[in-house]
Amino acid sequence: MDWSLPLNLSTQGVVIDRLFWIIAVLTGVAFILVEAGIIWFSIKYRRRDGQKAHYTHGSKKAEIIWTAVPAVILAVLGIYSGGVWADIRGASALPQDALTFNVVAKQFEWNITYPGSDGRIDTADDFVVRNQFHFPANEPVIVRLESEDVIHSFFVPELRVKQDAVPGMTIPIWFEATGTGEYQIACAELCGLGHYSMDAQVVIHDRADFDAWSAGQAAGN
Ligand SMILES: [Cu+2]
Repeated sequence: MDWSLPLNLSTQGVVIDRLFWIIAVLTGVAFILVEAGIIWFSIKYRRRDGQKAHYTHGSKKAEIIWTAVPAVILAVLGIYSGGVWADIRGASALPQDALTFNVVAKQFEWNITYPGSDGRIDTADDFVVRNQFHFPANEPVIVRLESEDVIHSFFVPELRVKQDAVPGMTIPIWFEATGTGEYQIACAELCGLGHYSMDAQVVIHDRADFDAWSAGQAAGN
């Protein structure tokens, strides 16, 4: 069994993965302590013949400790993850002038609108490719996510990005890939009978390769 996280190809991945491991270790330790306590107490204080039950109102001190410690841990995690969220998804986190793509989900496919040779979206030279998301590495990329019908979810584990596509909303997300390669967009929201087949190919290029690919697609349209 492979316990490691998927390959990280996102500049945002290091902080996300760190937060994941901090929470996994804290909750893992709490789980082991609680389960061990249940087993230990149920053996130590089990019913025995000839032994009278002991009635107790409990320990105020113990209750204060086991309430306050998790409360402090949760507050620290909340503040810490709030900072991570603000850096990645906050109102001012979206990069200015990044290459922008429209990704429109529908049952059961992903349609990607490319900015074309002028590098700008919503212009005459835009073109659409179904289930193929090509973009360049080593620069921030914005995806404007929409849905034509039901709620879908744009999920690329290697980019550490997962965002619902909601009908009637345009949701901008961004990421920067640190390497090239071919990966997969999987729809991560049960969206109908064909949900299992709703995937698209992600191809991350060097900038020069991306420009060449984009020019070839535009010429073919
Ligand atoms: Cu879907």
